[in-house]
Amino acid sequence: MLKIVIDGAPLLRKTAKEVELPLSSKDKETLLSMLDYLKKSQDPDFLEKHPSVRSGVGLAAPQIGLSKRMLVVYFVDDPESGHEVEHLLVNPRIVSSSVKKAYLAGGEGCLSVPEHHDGYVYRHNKITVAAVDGRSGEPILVRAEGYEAIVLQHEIDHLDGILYYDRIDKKDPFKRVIGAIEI
Ligand code: UDB
Ligand code: ZN
Repeated sequence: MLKIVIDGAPLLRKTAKEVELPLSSKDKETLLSMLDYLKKSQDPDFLEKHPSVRSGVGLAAPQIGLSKRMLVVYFVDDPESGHEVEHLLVNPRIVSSSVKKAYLAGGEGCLSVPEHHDGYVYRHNKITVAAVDGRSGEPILVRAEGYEAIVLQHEIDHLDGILYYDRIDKKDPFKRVIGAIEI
């Protein structure tokens, strides 16, 4: 089982290194083990046996102790259809972003941050991410909006040593930004 690096570890504050291409089998395996961790962490039976595990929707390599620019995202988007959002991204880069912002009404949290920091985290509502796909090894563009875009930006922040509470206004944590959508 993967061990999650907790806030306070210097590694979480570093800029992660670009991954060498073509993608090695080892890096691919790491991405698959990160995806496996997220899927397990969302499985009720697994959680019953591992009560300290939190249900994760995204994970960046620095959070497992690896300072490399890789991340995974996994969640079921529409419980009706069971439609899944799944990304395994290597060297991701935001190539365009909306002016419009979005934020989670309940604030964010982080698998690497044990205590909750109150306040809104404003992020771009829409982004386009250029990356190398962790499964195919091919370049891809991911267009994301709303919650999916928030998760991707949270994970990309980890690659730059940024934690969500860095983005909360210290003087006014619940400051409202005009035009931002609440999710
Ligand atoms: C999370 N999980 O994984 F709507 F089934 C958060 C934690 C910190 C609370 C574990 C989460 O939001 N789970 C969730 C939400 C749902 C339905 C569901 C599970 N992260 C990922 C993280 O820390 N990555 O580095 C924090 C999210 C806050 C905003 C984006 C990522
Ligand atoms: Zn996080």
